[in-house]
Amino acid sequence: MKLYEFDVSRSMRVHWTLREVGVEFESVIIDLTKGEQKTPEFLAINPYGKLPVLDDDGKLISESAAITTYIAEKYPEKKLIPESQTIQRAQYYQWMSFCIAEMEPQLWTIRKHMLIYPKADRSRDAIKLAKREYINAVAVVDKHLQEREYMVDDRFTAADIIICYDLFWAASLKLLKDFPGLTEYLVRLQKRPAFPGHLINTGSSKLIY
Ligand SMILES: N[C@@H](CCC(=O)N[C@@H](CS)C(=O)NCC(=O)O)C(=O)O
Repeated sequence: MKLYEFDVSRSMRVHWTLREVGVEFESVIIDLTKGEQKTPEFLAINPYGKLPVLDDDGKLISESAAITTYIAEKYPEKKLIPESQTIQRAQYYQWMSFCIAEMEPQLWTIRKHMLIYPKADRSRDAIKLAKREYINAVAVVDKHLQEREYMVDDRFTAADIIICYDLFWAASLKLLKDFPGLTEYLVRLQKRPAFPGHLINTGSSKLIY
């Protein structure tokens, strides 16, 4: 397998999952700071021009949550995903969707209005609203984790990998300060031997959009 990735980015989810299953993979660095994701060569790999992309024997797949789920399913003996057609599998999809659809867009909005849009298009009100909506969503995760150690099935799964990236991102924006339980959860996840600590940081400066 070949993983197109870069530094502190959503590729971390896939990198971590590959380490959890213990499979050898080739890392292809696409430097987002140099715009390498928009070259014709990379657009032929992902027409949307974004990372991560996994190449599994010449077959390409993008979208970090989909790739993470694919790897977890491909190595069922590693038990990174609940069995299919069970309520636990449905709960896995529930939290994966919640993270990607309800949490991540708010973080992305904040980042765009802080750093990415031309200055004239940035809005403090948009940041304020996105922060409020993020807090509403993450409070649900916090409550869920008050009664259990992991998101699904009372054990570590790829749902934790997916949500963990968002929580680190939120922590870097100081959005988790009222949720000490979530910080403890992040500390717990970081203790896993496969955790790629070099692909995460707690200050916002290094986080790649
Ligand atoms: N929904 C996508 C988002 C992918 C994404 O936005 N990737 C960022 C890195 S974290 C990227 O490649 N950005 C480059 C760009 O927008 O030009 C996923 O989860 O994989």
